[in-house]
Amino acid sequence: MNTANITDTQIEEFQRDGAVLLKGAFADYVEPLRKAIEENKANPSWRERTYTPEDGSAPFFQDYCVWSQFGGYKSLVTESPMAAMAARLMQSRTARIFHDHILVKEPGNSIVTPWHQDQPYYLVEGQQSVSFWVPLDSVPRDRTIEYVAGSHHWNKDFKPTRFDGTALFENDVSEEVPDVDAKRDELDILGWAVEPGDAVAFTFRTLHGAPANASPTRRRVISVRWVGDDARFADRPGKTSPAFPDLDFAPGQPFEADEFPVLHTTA
Ligand SMILES: O=C(O)CCC(=O)C(=O)O
Repeated sequence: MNTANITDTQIEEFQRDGAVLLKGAFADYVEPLRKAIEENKANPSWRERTYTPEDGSAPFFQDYCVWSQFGGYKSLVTESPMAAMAARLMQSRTARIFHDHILVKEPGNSIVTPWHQDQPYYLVEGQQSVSFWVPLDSVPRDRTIEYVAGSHHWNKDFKPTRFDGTALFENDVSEEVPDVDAKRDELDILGWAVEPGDAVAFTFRTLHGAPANASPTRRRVISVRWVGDDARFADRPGKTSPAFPDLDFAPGQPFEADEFPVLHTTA
């Protein structure tokens, strides 16, 4: 694949289904990214959230907003064609980095990533958004991330919960995420076996979830999130995830801050 290009068909798929596979998109970045993960695990940020399952299985390491702190992450965000690809997929003139999310399910980790949308967790909103889920290990179809095709068009923002099931916002009365697993036959569930350096691009409103890692291999992933021209600060009833406690902003204002630079503008 010519990594600088996103085809019209891929844009159509992304816009229609809310998720599209980009085979081999970041294959050249895998080794520096793997190195960055080890550096990051040794030097986690204050946002780190590692789940250690009570059943004694291996941990699920997560960190956020660290792309500028580790060389391997930084080169993916600033030197790869990801920003230009984000603008194309979002059909936006600009692509602004929002944040990165590092997810390492160690071999045997029993934590299932529950079905959720990303949008309700965030201090940004808009229609133009994309995350690139980039695996650094081979992940077969039966334990890869999955998406409900078209769910970004449902016009719903479901209640955000942490991956351990606790509510993100107190007294949140918004609609619960539907029981996707119970409705698998009625829904169009997308998922692809992936290789290191592939990417799945999906919108912040696409429902997605991922199985535990009942395998003898690691499942290392960096998920990098972008917003487009229509991004605005959102009004949320509590601390978002990730949180930006030092940021001063007014809901509804254009989403502009030093933490979120524009990294691509279409000529
Ligand atoms: O990799 C996973 O387990 C979940 C990833 C995810 O939810 C995301 O990238 O938004």
